[in-house]
Amino acid sequence: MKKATLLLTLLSMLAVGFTAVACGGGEEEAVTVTDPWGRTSPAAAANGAFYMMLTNNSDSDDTLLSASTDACGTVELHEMYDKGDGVMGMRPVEGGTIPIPAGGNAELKPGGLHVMCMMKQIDFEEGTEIPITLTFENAGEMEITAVIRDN
Ligand SMILES: [Cu+2]
Repeated sequence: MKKATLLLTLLSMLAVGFTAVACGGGEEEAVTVTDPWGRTSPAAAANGAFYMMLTNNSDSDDTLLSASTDACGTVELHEMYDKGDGVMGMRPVEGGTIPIPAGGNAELKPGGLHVMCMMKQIDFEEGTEIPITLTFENAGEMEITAVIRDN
């Protein structure tokens, strides 16, 4: 009985392994992340933001569910919006996630969508490289490195 259970466990692990290989074997990743970056700011500044282009190469919609990094106490997905009278504010995106349409893009850029870094743990100096884990609904987890620069 125990042996059978163990064998089943091993078989299912193998199956998962093969699936991962099959998915990773394609010429193209389901989602590609281009030019992840953030703006320079001293550690004294409580918050920062990261920007990047997300491209969905697959033929099904995907969603950026979350981002995380040790460089920030809390990370949220935000958007800028017009509060009226030309005043811009920012808020968590609706539902807390960013959709990336099949074959399309989601652009995170200054003045728009961004990965919000709250309670910064480090200086964001020119050239600082910050590892970030992105979690997509379909594409799964992805490790990227954002580079800090002035613009
Ligand atoms: Cu924000």
